Amino acid sequence: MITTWELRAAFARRLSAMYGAEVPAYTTLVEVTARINEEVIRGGRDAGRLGGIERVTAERHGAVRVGTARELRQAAQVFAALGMHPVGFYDLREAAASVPVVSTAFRPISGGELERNPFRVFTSMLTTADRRFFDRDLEARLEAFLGRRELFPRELLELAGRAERDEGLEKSSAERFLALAVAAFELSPEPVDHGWYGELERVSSVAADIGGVASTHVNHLTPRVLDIDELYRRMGEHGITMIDAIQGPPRWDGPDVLLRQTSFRALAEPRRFRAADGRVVEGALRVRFGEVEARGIALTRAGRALYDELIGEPAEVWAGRFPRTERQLALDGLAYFRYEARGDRPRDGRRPPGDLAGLLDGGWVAARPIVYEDFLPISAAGIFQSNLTGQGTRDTSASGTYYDRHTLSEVLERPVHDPFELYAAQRDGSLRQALGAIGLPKD
Ligand code: OOG
Ligand code: NI
Repeated sequence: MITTWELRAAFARRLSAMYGAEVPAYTTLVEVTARINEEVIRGGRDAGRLGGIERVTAERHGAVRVGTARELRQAAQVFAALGMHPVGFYDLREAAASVPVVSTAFRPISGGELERNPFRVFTSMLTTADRRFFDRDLEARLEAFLGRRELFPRELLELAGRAERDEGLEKSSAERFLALAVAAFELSPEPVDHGWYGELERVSSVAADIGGVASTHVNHLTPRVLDIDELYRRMGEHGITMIDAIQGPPRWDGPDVLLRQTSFRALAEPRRFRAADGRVVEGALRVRFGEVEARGIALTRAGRALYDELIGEPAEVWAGRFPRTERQLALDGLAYFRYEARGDRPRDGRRPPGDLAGLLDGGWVAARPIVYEDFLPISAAGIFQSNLTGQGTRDTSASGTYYDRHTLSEVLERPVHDPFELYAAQRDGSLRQALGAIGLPKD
């Protein structure tokens, strides 16, 4: 039996191999990332604090885009087989990039599963009924086009259903499932209908990327790096031009929090087009790109509110307003930590104090940061934006369709988890256990 997490790890590896074969700059990015990660760890910094080297080296996130609710449910079924569940709601229509999608991220949700392999996929669904982007006529033609295509073959969905139910698959079925799952996210060699693609591209290049072709594809795969400033510098030496900036807070000497990301622009890749007269002509599309990220500590709602206020400010402003130590982040309730009773405290006959500061300073409990496992609307918007060709067109007088985490749960027919609740549950569980171990009441 190949268990759920083994399927997930194998899927991430195979997807990475496929993407590397198709997008050589990605391979360069992964190699430079691996070298930097080794250097950082050899440099003696406590790199394991935000995830062991094995986890970080294997760690990736992907991004995929689908067209309809049905396709999103099917994607969810494939990811469920891999132990990846929908977490968080992102409305990229409202963000700066204003692209016609709403999104969630499929990822493992328990601490143990994340430690085994934290593979996650940011997944976006086209909002075809949103009148700001699509009028009634275009919506109807889009729905007809999307209704005819099949992103995930029936055999794949059946195997995925079985893998979810049985928490794994026997070897030969696992092999078949993985081959079909990776193939579903490969770039298709089918010619692209030139007129249809162009019509959607005038609305939004993301709409064309999703609804202008008969299949879906991974549009980037992102390794995790322990020093993103160094990576940014070094990619230039390898002849790969990155976007203008690293998205997220500036480099500073305080704790790493949430997410910092940067990317290189989509490369022109040869694609075949079908012209109006039926002839197939060679052309090119820029749809797949490369991205890299540094992950830090997950912030509480209060921490996130402060972060949102400070984003865009220089390091000096951060230094004045944002706690510079993990201890202070914990005491101010701004970030999530996992607490453990310390076994190395000498027995001096004292009783443990009732407050967190006393417990930490007195050596009773240790706090280890909980890594941020999710995404940020502003960097997601930035990633979309940096790869859009043209502004697209909007009817700002028309009304949008309403989505939030709950309506997306209904679309998916699966609960979309609230990321803050998942982090809080990890913290609370660990704290109860730690308090129990040192003989304090667990509240
Ligand atoms: C997804 C963009 C979001 C990130 O890292 O924030 C994302 C997309 O381009 O489809 O991957
Ligand atoms: Ni990304």
